[in-house]
Formats: sequence, structure tokens, C-alpha cells
Amino acid sequence: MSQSDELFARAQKLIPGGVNSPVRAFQAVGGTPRFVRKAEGARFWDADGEGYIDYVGSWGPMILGHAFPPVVEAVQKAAAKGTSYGAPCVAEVELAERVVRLVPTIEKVRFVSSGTEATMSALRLARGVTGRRKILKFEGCYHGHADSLLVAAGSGVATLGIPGSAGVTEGTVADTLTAPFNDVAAVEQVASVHGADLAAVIVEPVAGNMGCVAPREGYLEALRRVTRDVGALLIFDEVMTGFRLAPGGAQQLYGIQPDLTCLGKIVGGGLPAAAYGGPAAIMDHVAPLGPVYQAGTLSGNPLAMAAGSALLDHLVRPGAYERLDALTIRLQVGLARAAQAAGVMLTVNRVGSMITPFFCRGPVVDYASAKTSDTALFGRFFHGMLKRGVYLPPAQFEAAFVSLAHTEVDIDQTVAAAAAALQELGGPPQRT
Ligand code: KE4
Repeated sequence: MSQSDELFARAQKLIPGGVNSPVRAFQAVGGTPRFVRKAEGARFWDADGEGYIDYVGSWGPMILGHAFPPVVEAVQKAAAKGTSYGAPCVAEVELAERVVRLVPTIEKVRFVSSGTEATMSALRLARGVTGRRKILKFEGCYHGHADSLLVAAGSGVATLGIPGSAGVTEGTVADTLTAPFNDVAAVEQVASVHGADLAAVIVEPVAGNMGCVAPREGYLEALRRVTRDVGALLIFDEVMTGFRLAPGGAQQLYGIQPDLTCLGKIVGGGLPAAAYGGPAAIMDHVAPLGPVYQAGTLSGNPLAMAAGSALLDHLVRPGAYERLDALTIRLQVGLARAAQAAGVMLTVNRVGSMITPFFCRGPVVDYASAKTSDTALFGRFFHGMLKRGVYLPPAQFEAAFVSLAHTEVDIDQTVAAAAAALQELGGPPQRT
């Protein structure tokens, strides 16, 4: 029995599923989750001392690698001055100044403690500002676990809210519409029927939570056009893409100006912090200035603020994003070649340093096409990589992340492991 096995058995007696977030439990791939003892740079070591090249990176924050020294130092210094005040502090202002400078559509920003809080608050703000009730999200996009966003994917072009989790009532999702991602006609249809009561459209501008799926050419522009036409707010959920795809996130990469932006993950340097922001004309509706209430004991936590500022100061440097792209392209090409050599159907989607190998013919352009993936084969591939010291997201419908701590040697090691793991998969059904 491994240390992780023992820890997992212990954890399962105390914590539902033995984890504090479901995806960590390995249910999509089977086996025992690896309990992390230490992480540094592009790697972590589990409780048994096994080392892995890490492509989860805490699901996005570790874009400079784990235990990045300036971030660690900033947190240590901040902690020595107290861990939380429940009162304003300079670190909040300093991170807010960085966010506003890097994301020009954000004139004012409110820090919260999770991406869920950020999207939940942004939607409440949109409803408060517009006086409207309906919100539209897209199938396969995930925006955290606020009730109104936990809706099941619909079957039709647009579906009125169907609870996507036990405990979510029909009432709380009655005003949540869903439509397929990357389908302009579906959005136009929603606008034609519900436009007058549509408060907001919320989207992952590059989807990460169905696996990495890029917006089709013109799709984001269409969302901008349709929302402007009907007077709904366009909310970019950049919890994952913010500071990941460009200093100004996906909105900079694609040249789209949303009304509100949600940020998370990288913005807190791996500590619990997230944010939502936009024009002052909208943000000034938030308490204590305006009637839209939102609050948080640990919002603007000084340690998280210090970590976020330290990370951004070292991330946003000349050449950083070009290097992230180059490393991830190297991985994408290597995986595709390895799959071809092994005769395994693989579609490797990539945007910037977000990447997902889908075990299907492709193209993967939305949730329906993502779901054609052979998830059992993904699970076998996951374990084939794990035993060769490569840690991928333990689920097919997730994005993997490359960091600036990864090197060409790491990428080439990963590709070599993939070549061996893919060869092992064999089996006639998957051969091209
Ligand atoms: P949190 O509440 O988990 O901080 O953020 C929710 C969220 C909001 N928006 C987007 C685009 C997100 O990707 C997330 C969270 N992402 C998942 C990864 N697929 C977090 C991992 C997990 O749930 O454990």
C-alpha cells in the first residue's frame, strides 16, 4: 500500500470523497489520487517521493511554476505582518493597480476569494444594473458552483435552466438559459426570444472546462454584437484565461471588449483570490457605493494580494508569452506525431499555453464534439503517463497548462512518455 493509498483511505473517512474538490478524486480516470508532499518549478513529488512533470499547475495559477521564489518571498514577508486584517491595506491597492493597467476594460475591480464568487457577483451585478432576470451560459463552460450556474446542458438550440446538481432548485435556474458554445445562430435565437429580459451572457472566451476549445472565427465578435444589440452585458469569465493567454487575457488576444471580466487563479498567485471588474459606470453599482450587495471576510487578503502582484510582476515581461506558446506548440506537435505513429486517434487542441488531447477524430469545437472522445482511453493514457512521471489533468474534459518553469527537456520527456503510453493503448477500435 502506497503512502497516497494510506492517506486517501484516511482522507475518505474525514472529507467527502477524500478530496476538497471533486476532480481531484481521480473518479474520471480511476486509481488513487497522488497526495502532494512538495511542488517546485514544473514538478511535484507525491507522498511516496515519486516526482512528476506537472501539467495541472493547480488548474492554472502556477504559470511561473510552483514555489516561484519571488512569490514565496512576498507571501513570507506579508505573513510576518499579519495574515488578514478585515480592513483595507496597501497590497489590495497595489494589485488593483496592476489589474487595471493590464486589463484596460477594467476601470474598477473588486477582489473576492474564488472564481465562483467572482462570476456569481458579476451576474448579480449584471442583473442589478440592467434590472433584467435572464442569463445565458454555454454548454461545457464552467463558471464555478454558484446555484444559478449549475445547470444541465440542454438538448435544443437553447434550453431553459435544468438543475445540474442535487440541491439546485428549479427556481434558482429558471432564469438561466443554456446554448451550445461556438453557435452564433443559437445566441441570435436566444436574443430574439429573450433579448428584452437578458441581463448577461457569460462565456469562457476560450473554453477550458470542456477541455481546451477555441472560439470559432467571429464568434466572440458575434457575442459582443448580439449583447450590445439587446442591451445585455457581456461577461468574460477569464478566471482561467486571464493573464494566461496574454497580459490582458483572451480579450486582448481576440480584441473584444466585454462589459465585465472575471479573474481568478493567476491573479492570486495560487492563494485564494479572484476578482471581477469593468467600467466604473457599472462597478459603482456595487456596495457600498451602489445597491448591489457583495462582501467577503477574506476579500483582498494581504497574502494573496502580495502573491498576485509578485507573480504578475515576473510574468508580464518581454518574451514570456512567446515562450509559453513555443513550449506548448512543441508539446502539441509532439503529442500529435506520437499518436500518428501509434495509430491512435488524437485531436490536440491548443490556445496559448492551454492544451487538451482529445481521444477522438475531431475537430473539437464544442461540448457535443468533445463528448465524442473515448474517455476510457483517456483514462488509460492518463495512467500510462502517470507511471512515466507525467501528471495530466485527471479528466478528459479539462485543460492542461504549460508554465514558464517547463523546459524543452521537460516537453521532450513528456512526448517520449506519450509515445510509449500511446503505443501501449493498442486495440483495433482506436486505430486510425
Ligand atoms: P473556483 O471557484 O474553483 O476558484 O473557480 C471557478 C471557475 C470559474 N471559471 C472558470 C473558467 C474556471 O475554470 C473555474 C474553476 N476551474 C476548475 C478547473 N476546471 C477548478 C478545478 C476544481 O474545480 O477543482
